[in-house]
Amino acid sequence: MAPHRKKPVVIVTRKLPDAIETRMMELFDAKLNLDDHKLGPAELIEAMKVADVLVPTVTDRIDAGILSQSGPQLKLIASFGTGVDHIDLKTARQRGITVTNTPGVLTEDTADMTMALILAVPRRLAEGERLVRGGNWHGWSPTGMLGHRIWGKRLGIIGMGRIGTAVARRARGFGLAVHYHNRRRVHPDTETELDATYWESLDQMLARVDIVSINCPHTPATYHLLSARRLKMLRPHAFVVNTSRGEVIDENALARMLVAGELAGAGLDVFENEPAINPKLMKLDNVVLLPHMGSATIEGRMDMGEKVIINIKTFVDGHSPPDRVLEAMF
Ligand code: 8YV
Repeated sequence: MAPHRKKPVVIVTRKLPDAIETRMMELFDAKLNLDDHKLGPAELIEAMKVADVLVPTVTDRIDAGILSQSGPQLKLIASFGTGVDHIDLKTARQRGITVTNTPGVLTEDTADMTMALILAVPRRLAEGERLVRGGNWHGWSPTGMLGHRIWGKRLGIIGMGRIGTAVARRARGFGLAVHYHNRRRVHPDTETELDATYWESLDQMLARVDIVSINCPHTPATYHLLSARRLKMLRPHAFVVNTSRGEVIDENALARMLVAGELAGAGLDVFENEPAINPKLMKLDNVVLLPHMGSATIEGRMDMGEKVIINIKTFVDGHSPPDRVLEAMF
């Protein structure tokens, strides 16, 4: 029989799918959050003091202040999610804490939601639904609920990683011409497959596209990448879609321009100060607002949970976990 080894204390900050929690209870000394409340700062610090492994989500801000109070036993932060902008990676590294995430398993779901917004905003889907539900639809008319055709328009993808590429594949099927801006040009075979046009200059791309989709991570380099100055480069008939992170767009500037009619509409699944929503956006009919649900499928959440478990298991068994996050990646 293998020598008895103490199970690692794994603190999970939010409620995860039952099957994932059950497996975690079998494998680890897991502490679960049964009522799914968002941990307050004091609770988070308490967790950092006792956990060997912390499993946070996007709703936990693991900044330098919080990290500085972690106990010496905390060696792994196995985040449940792909984005890691809620974790101060540099401070974690300095404290000898490994960070992992769950890349790859959210790609198709997030790309689907992006495509849904690319369709929903120009075709006024949410507005039409509100009309029917509000009892204000009085029958078909030739000029009723006219939106804009997306077939034949130009889509500008900002961030041609896994999700951006998956959006591009879908967009091709809807007759959109794919344009993109990325830190690096993608492989020529991918460009050929997607018939994609690369723009080294984001400014130049913005001035030419009809729909913009944000698919890059939020990092210090992408904070307010769509600044007030850049938003002004878009033409007034352009639509903006964001399923990445609210911080990539200057949300105030976006709201101001939408109110002024300087942009045609926006589809937003993410916001700068979630769950707070800019009141200006709330009043607009040409804006579709979603509650950060781009990756919210039961299949996706299970895959994410399994990735978290594999990362923890590999780490506690003394190996480098498969989804180790390095600062240079972001
Ligand atoms: C996740 C996300 O649901 O993975 C991400 O980066 O934005 C979401 O889709 C969330 O982060 C879970 O922590």
